[in-house]
Amino acid sequence: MKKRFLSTIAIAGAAAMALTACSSDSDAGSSDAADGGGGGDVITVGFAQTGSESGWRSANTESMKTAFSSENGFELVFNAADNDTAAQIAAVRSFINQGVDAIVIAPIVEDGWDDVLQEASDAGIPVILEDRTVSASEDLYAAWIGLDFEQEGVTAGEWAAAEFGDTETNMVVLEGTTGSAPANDRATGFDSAIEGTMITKIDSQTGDFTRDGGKSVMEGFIQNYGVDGIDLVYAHNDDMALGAIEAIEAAGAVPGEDIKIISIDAVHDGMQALVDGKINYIVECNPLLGDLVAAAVTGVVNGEDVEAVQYVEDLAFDQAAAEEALPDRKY
Ligand code: GYE
Repeated sequence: MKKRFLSTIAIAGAAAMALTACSSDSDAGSSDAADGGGGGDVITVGFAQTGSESGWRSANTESMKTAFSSENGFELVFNAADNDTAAQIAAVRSFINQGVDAIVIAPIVEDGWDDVLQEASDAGIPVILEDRTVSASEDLYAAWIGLDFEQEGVTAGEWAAAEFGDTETNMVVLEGTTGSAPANDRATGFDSAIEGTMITKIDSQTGDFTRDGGKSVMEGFIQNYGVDGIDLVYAHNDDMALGAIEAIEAAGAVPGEDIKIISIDAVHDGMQALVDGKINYIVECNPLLGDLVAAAVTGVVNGEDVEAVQYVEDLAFDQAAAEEALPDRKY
């Protein structure tokens, strides 16, 4: 299967780091956090979350908190950085200073992680990435668990190409957070899939993965091109699509009809808008990663072999599929 592989180097590194972590925990002695307060095998985990920008993020945070519960043998130190990269790096440094057993990061952006990851490695604390990726060397983290963002973009783009590729179509794009892996990869995937079609990207700006961001960027697009000058919106997540719907309706047009909308995530509100005909197609991005991440953390801390790259599969929905799926959706 595509891109599903074991990196022996990363695993060897992870095992080594886990061993160092154990010995430094017992050295530290005084660190309650590292010893789980004397409660035996409690694993203390610092989790640096991006923030709370979207419905996807809320579901991801909940999944992580449930998986890293005290009943499951964890002590979770949670930080949400409000989409501020400097604050997120500071949170990771604070986890290192606290001497946690492992650090989990959902990195806001891809770049800028080399130094702090090196510091974690020097301190013997293994790092597991969830959700987004980084550009730093794979040797600096034990595992990554997330989604194939480029494939999500391709799936969205292929649907757009099939539906609108033979007609002149003016498309605007609501990008995710600038520099984030999903914004980069969803753009690349989509662009490759619509190459050679009659779809023209007339504008593309970031709405930061938020509903307000999507709304205000869409208002700007409508001001510049008019509702008649825009045929299609590609939103890098549902929340921005939902914001765009508000802007389109406020301008007196009908979302899903006058202006078609494609988005990514398939969170509950997005799926409801698809069922209501206001969004036309959604590619799923599964936020329920907590159990897989917790299993990876446990494995790494115990010095076991852990799959270094773990992709979770995504579905895609048109209106009929959304109607069928919505009653059983978990997020
Ligand atoms: O699509 C978006 C969230 O990184 C996959 O971040 C995640 C993205 C998700 O804010 O809604």
